[in-house]
Amino acid sequence: SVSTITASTITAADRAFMAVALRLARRGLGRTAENPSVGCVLVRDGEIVARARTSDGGRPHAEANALAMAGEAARGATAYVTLEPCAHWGRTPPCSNALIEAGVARVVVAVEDPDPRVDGGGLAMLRAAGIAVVTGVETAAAEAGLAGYLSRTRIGRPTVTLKLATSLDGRIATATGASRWITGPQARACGHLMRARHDAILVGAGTATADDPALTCRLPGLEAQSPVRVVLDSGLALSRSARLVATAAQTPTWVICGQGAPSDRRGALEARGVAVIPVATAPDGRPEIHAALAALGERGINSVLVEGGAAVAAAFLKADAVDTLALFRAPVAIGGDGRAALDGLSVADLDGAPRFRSDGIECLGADTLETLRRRT
Ligand code: AOF
Ligand code: ZN
Repeated sequence: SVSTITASTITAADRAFMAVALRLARRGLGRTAENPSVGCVLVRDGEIVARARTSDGGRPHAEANALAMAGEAARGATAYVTLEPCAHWGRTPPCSNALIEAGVARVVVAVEDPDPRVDGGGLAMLRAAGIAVVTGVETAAAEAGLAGYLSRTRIGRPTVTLKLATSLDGRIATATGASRWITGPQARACGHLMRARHDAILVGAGTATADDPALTCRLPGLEAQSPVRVVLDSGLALSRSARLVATAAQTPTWVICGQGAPSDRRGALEARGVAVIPVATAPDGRPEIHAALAALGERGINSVLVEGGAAVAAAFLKADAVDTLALFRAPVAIGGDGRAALDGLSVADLDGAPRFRSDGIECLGADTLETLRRRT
C-alpha cells in the first residue's frame, strides 16, 4: 500500500511540537489576563527556530513574539499555535497577517478561537493566502490550559478552582480557631503556586478580617505574579486598615458588595485604591455568586482561585460554580468540635449533593493534594 504524507496529514512530530507549544502556554497562566496564554513554536526543516508565548499582560501575542525571534528563519516554516491566530486589528495587528507576511508555509492549530472577532476568521485568512492549515492537534490538552479563557468567552464567566486545606476529617481549625498550620510547607508552597497561575484569588470578608491575609504569591521569583485579590463583602465591612486595603496600590484589591452597600464605606475604600463592585444579592443578602463571577468576567478575569472561608466555599458549591476542587489534606485529626471546611449546604438527599470526580492524588510531604472536577 502507498501512503501519502501531505501538508494536511497530522504526524507524530506535529503532536510533539504542539506539546512544546502547550508547555510554553502553561508558563503564562495567570499572567496574561484578559488575554489567553497562547504558545507558539516555529519549526523549519525539523528544527525549532523559535518558541514563544503571549507576553505578560497579554501583548504582544505569541505568534508576534515567535516571528520576531525567528526573523528570516520563519520563511517556509510550520507554525504550531495552541489557539487560532487572531484575525482582527485589536491593540495589536492580526497575527494571521504577520504569519502570512513572514512567509510561513503551514500552520497547525490546537483550538479555534471563540472570540467573535476571530471565530474562524484567522484560519480563513491563512487559507486564502495559500497556507496549509491543520486544526484539531492536541485539542483536549490545549482546552485544559485555555479553560478559563474559553469559559469567559463562551459563557461570560471565569473558571473557578476551590482550594480547601483540611485535616483528615475535613476541619480547617480547632474549636478555638487555631489553624496554623494544618498542612505542611510543601502543600503551602503548592498553594502559592496555584495563586500565581490564576488571574484572581477570592475570599470572604470574614476570612479577610479574621486572618488579615496578604493573598500574594510568595514563592521566590514569583512574587511579582500575585493575582488580583477579590473580597466578597456584602456590606463593605472590610476594615480600612486591613492588609488587603493597605497594599491595594501594589497589588490590586477588588471588593464585591451588594447594591445597597453604604456609600461612605465605599468612598473610604476607593480612596485607598480599592475597586468596589456592587452586584445583585441573593435572598440571604450576600452577593449572588453568578453575578460576582459575571462581574469578574467583564473585568477580564479568566480564572479564580477561591480560598475560603467556610461560608464562601459553601456558597460556591451551592451555586454549582466550582469547576475544580483542590483538596489539600493533612494526616491530622481535629474532630467534630473543630471548624468545618464548609458551612451547611442544606442537602436533604444525596442525589442533590455536589459531587465530583477525582482526577488524581499526589503526595506533598506528609500531606496529599487531590484534584477533583465537577461532574457534568
Ligand atoms: C493570538 N495570539 O497569543 C493571543 C490571542 O486586544 P488584542 O488585540 O490583544 O486581542 C485580544 C484577542 O486576541 C483575544 O480575545 C483572543 O481572541 C486573541 N488572543 N491571539 O493570535 C495570542 N493571546
Ligand atoms: Zn494575535
